[in-house]
Amino acid sequence: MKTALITGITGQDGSYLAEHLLALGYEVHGLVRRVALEDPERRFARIAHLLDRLHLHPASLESYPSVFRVVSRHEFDECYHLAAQSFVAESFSDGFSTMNTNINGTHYMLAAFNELQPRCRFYFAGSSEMFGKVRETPQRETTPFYPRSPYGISKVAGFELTRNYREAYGMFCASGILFNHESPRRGFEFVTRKITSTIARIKTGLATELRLGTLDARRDWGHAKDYVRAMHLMLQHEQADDFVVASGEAHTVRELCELAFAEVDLDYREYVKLDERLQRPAEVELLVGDAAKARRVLGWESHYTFTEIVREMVEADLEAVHPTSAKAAPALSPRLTLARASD
Ligand code: G4F
Repeated sequence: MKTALITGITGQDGSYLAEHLLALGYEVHGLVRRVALEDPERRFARIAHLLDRLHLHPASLESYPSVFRVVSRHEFDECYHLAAQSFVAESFSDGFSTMNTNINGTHYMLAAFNELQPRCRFYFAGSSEMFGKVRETPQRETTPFYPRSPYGISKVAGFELTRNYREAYGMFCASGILFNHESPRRGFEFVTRKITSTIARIKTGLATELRLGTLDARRDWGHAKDYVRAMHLMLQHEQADDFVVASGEAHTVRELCELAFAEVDLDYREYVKLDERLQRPAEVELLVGDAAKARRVLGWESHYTFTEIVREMVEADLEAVHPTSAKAAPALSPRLTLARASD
């Protein structure tokens, strides 16, 4: 049985990855903030159904000693470093904390593993935001980076740190350059979920409009479930390497709105309002990836189409606003495996 550590296990990707690894027979551990342990109903919503099979350890990516402590007390075969401040707009409001968490947090993880468990395989969650003002289209592993936000800059730094630990210390360090990936577990601040959750509220009379910053930006949207499989495949490959993970299709925010509103027989033009306060100081106009290397080398492929992703999200948000079935909310398991208080 392999043992994996996931940072960011309470997030969209972390929760899907934990499910995937458990299904493969892994023992799965997660780093979580101490405040999350004290507020499990809310903070562990995405992993509530997994809690009795997970080992959770309190640590902060802002504290090297806390990371060091966890890595010194448990042995891991694989580490998936997903935790980050990942909302691009927020990184413009507070670039300092984004840089601090994303760069130092990655550095602490790499340094702790290099010191204590250099044979553990390490995955870094890179991002298509590193391409920013794109130098070629579609973007692939060899496309130069030109980040356009503190978030993008922090991810370039994390990517370079990860590569440097691979080259300098011979660690198995791989980075996924993941394009946008969504699901019903997506945070409400991201544009897909903002759209689908607001549609559900409009449809049920709880909202009358949807305010967005731009309709023209183009993104390559895939499904998070497909993308976590790619993360796992990267750590099973014989050589540590970096891979683009993308659908290869670009859609505008306008197309996303059109499709999502049409799912509930509404015309987006009647509800969407442009609000310049939601515009970013520097926008990334177009991202579309070429995942040929991941398909060829890892045998990865995506299963969900853009239409299926949007439909699943709209349906899930409608269900959340107006449940059609009397499904009981999953109770938190009393067998939750928590690390000792001193951990
Ligand atoms: O959904 P978004 O906030 O995602 P964004 O900025 O592309 O970043 C996401 O994908 C990256 C991978 O490429 C990740 F690294 C990152 O962590 C995150 O997961 O915005 C998508 C687009 C942008 O062009 C944004 O300006 O939608 C545009 N948009 C227009 N109005 C809006 C809004 N985005 C948000 N969040 N809210 C709006 O009101």
